[in-house]
Amino acid sequence: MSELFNNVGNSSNLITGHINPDGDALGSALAFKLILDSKGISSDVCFDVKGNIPSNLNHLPINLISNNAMNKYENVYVFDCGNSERLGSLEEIALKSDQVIVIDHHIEPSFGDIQVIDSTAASTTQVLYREIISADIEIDKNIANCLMTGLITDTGRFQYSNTDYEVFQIASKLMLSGAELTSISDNIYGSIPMNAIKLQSEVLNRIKLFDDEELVVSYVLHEDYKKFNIESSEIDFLIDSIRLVKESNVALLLKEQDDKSFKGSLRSRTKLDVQKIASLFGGGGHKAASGFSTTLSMDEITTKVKNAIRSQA
Ligand SMILES: [Mn+2]
Repeated sequence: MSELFNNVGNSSNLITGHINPDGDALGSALAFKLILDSKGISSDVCFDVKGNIPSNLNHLPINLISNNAMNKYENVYVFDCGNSERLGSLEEIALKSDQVIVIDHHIEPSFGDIQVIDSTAASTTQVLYREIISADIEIDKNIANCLMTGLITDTGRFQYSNTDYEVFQIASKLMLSGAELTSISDNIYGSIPMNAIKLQSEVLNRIKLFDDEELVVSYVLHEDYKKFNIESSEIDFLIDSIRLVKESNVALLLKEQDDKSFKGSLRSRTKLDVQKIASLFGGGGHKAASGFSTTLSMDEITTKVKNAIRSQA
């Protein structure tokens, strides 16, 4: 029996996830939407999106996302979001709903009347997949593509340390259901706009390596978006370019925002826990991949990260 699907009903349902949703948040939310649709259960899918959904996720049925949420819902289903603040503008609606159901793989989500969670799962789509199987729901090609997207993006194409036996087992079942692995991977990783490639060369030029901490740092300035005529939603791949540096174990990419504050992305390829580092700035995520926002300067951020790495050594 599935805790999640036992609770679905023809009440008013909102499906959402973290602000500026990634492949896992969108993939899990849209797979759930497709399932509710197939059961004749109506629901709205809404996210707080600054700018546009990245074009490398447009293989997903993003046409199912509506921009107009009602003021209140009986059930709010939250995917891939460990705390309610990360819902952005949808937080208020979620918190005044009758029931919040959190489906997630972050460490101890801080909200939710019902929590369907496993912090050891590689992706939220993995957690959802298990619920789908225990509820005996059929997975068609469209659902398989959504679930596969979260699995691919949150495991870094089946390469991060969270990639285990079960991940491959689920991936192979999704292939049986018709998931289009090659075209999904090509859209996510092999379809970068020319302008973004040019910005990448600039970001690679700016890389600094701190030998003692085995840390690489680079940055994107707000003016770069104008200079390269590119949207901030198109540069998520840059952290994966700088983390390739052999001499580094931790990568930090800083992205300047409209208000001159910075968003930081952290990646680790050792046991070093970047979630702990992100939490020093009020951010969060996972051991191997985390993020934060701060009004500190780039130098201040770098110093703080270097100190945090040394204290974990
Ligand atoms: Mn996730």
